[in-house]
Amino acid sequence: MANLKHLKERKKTGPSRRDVLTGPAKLAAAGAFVSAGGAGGLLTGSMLAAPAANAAEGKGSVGPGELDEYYGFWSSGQAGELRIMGVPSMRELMRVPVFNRCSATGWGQSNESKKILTEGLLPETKEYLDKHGEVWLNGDLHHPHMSFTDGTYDGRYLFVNDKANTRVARIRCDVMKCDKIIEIPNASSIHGLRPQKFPRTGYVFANGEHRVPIPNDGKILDEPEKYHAVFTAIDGDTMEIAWQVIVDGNLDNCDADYQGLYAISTCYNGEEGVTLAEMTANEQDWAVVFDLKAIEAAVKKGDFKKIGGVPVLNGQKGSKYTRYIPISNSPHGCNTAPDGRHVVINGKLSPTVSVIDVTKLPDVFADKIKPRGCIVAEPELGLGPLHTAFDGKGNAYTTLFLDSQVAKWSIEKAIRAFKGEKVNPILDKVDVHYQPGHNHSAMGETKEPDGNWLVSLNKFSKDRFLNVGPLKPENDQLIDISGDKMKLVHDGPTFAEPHDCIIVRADIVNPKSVWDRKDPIWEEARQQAKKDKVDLDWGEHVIRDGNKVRVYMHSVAPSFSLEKFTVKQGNEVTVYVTNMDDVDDLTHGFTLSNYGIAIEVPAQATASVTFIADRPGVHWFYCQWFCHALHMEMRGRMLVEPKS
Ligand code: CUK
Ligand code: CUA
Repeated sequence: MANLKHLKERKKTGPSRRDVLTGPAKLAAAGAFVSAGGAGGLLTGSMLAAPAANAAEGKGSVGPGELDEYYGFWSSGQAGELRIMGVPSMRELMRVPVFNRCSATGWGQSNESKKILTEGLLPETKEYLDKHGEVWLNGDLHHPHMSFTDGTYDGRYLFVNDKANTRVARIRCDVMKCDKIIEIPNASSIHGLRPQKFPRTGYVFANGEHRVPIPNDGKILDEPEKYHAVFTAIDGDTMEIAWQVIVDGNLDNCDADYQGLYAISTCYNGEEGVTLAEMTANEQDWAVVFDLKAIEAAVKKGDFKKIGGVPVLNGQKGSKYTRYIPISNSPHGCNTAPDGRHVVINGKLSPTVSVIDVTKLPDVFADKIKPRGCIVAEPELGLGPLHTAFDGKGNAYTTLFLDSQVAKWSIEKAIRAFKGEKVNPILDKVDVHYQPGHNHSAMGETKEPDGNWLVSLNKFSKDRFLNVGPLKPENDQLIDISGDKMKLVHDGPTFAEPHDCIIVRADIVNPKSVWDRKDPIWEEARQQAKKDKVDLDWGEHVIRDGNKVRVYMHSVAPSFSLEKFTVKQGNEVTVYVTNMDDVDDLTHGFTLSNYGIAIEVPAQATASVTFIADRPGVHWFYCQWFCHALHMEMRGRMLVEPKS
């Protein structure tokens, strides 16, 4: 057993890996570091990279060692995680587990992640999961969006939806880890999700897609006319439900305005059918507009029903809180333009997109004009318009799912054409491969779009890559939109199934490189250490508390402070590991052999895991993140004494 405190100073002053890897001028320092046997010890001779190539070869290429101009935040659909990309290189930089189980990081297994995965669930869900000893480790994450201040990204949080299990999660941008997951009551499947843009987030709007009985307790079953879909406003700061509004139809996608007055959702299945034929029978569905001020006033006045513990308002047709704007059959995407005025509703089954002018919405709510009176353009773009992105020059870029194209069109020309002028709003079309869903431009959902890059997230790659079997990757394509003509510059295979992404200027996102020891994520470990009167930071303690054993250890490359610990068969064991290395990119892990356990312990963080030590014998634990030349030796033993 070794307290590794004496190693602390060297770790603090050591160069970062990036310092070691780039720039020959730094090699001398690196050499010293290598001979000291520190974290850099593994970076010998040939592993030291040549200086970064500075000249990028053509647009969109980012040379070795060069950094991207943008962060891309990608969803992953049924994979349940968030992915961080570099744009324009389209390099995958990181995966952030959210609704999934991650073998590398221990998300879904560590006590800290399990707490986040379970504490925000509804009581009936908790009861159901506890009864079956389960934790939900699947999700269907479609829509990642960053928090806003004054109409642009503010780098605080990312919010994501889970269509599979009706949840919304928040990711802290300072550490790029999920810190809150809540289940939405009264809803079934959260699909569309957008943060309020102005004055700030504020609300996170979440569309309950499927219609179900409220409450859904089995009293109503095969009576679809009694089902409802519900729109939810979540307080993004507290992750509590602010209010809900019941609507007609199925809620699909949504967006907010730049005034802080309205949110808008697309609805399909205005027929309120339950079969495909019923759901697509009518020629028209609608977009529903929510009057945020009227809703807030009603909540204040108590003009709501409390259902499932939250205020629920009736926003069905005829309600003063909503207006229904007829749109051709089954509209899908809903995208507010950076001009702060126009919202594009994408037709899906109709070849058109409908442009709403938000300045006309007060008149719609005052019944001075018909709901359709707020539509100021409806250009026919091609087959299967799903989602629209924007540049800063008044142009829109709409994906055409069936045509496998992106159409570039002018909002202003579309408005003139709608008034009867003979003008073609379509400026350009480019083939994408194949069947695009969402697309997104750099900063395009903010009031400061950059107008240089567009990413088209294509559902099928077919022949674009080496055949990897029946299950093929998708193809995320990068398009240069800086000129008049769109230019396809890169194919990027992705695994299941990024629906949506955002592209954020790099200077807005400033994550830390090491954790702050005061971070609240391991607060329970901190409290437990206090109760046990042990040092969480530099601990090397085994606390026996009846059948429970708590093991506290720290790590400094390349060792754990406990070389062994002994428990009795059947003990409930909690292992707390604190990584006291204070250098960036120095993650350790704790993998316990043949117990199915592995957790990540990044620099200056504490992580813990609890299990029943029911297998007698010698069980090695080891560090599974390559951290040092002596990484293989970074291990110890758990000795489990058999029950006599
Ligand atoms: S939805 Cu996937 S292509 Cu879930 Cu944003 Cu349109
Ligand atoms: Cu610590 Cu590998």
